[in-house]
Amino acid sequence: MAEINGTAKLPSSGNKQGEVGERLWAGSMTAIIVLLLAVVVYTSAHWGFHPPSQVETIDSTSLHKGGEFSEPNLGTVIAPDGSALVRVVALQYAFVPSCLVVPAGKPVTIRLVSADAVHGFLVQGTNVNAMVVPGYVTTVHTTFNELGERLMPCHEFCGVGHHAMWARVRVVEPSSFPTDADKQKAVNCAS
Ligand SMILES: [Cu+2]
Repeated sequence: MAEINGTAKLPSSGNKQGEVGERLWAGSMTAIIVLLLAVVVYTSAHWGFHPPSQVETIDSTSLHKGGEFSEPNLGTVIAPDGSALVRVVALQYAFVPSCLVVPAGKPVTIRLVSADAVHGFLVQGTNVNAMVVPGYVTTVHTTFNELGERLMPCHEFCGVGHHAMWARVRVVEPSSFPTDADKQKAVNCAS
């Protein structure tokens, strides 16, 4: 019975080395955990880093019936401060609109939803890269500094037509957009 009751029965003098090792191990593990927590707190508080969260939900089966992602709302809308909001629907096997137009040097927010399968999108030559999961709204914030056109392929295998699923992003001078608040309808390359 006494043996089950533990530490009193352990050899107290002969195992000093083991005890030191255990303490070192526990101490270094604690230090690593504290360091990682500090990194998480620092990056989220100081740099505004967040985990890639897709917490905004939407009914993907009724996108076409109205609401934010109904057809007239798809494309780019310029806010009074010059920033752009781009709404896109991804579906097998296209992005709508298929050519986005965005102002150079201004903050751009891209909001994407899927109407069917899991899709993904990236804008070549930039760090824009995200998945588009049915039922969720994917929001990306970025700024395009160089004028010109970039490819925006779907990078998540979504079916037999996946290889043909891509759009273009045309970066233009901010002055190309109407500034009149009355003209704030969503535009794309064809507008
Ligand atoms: Cu796709």
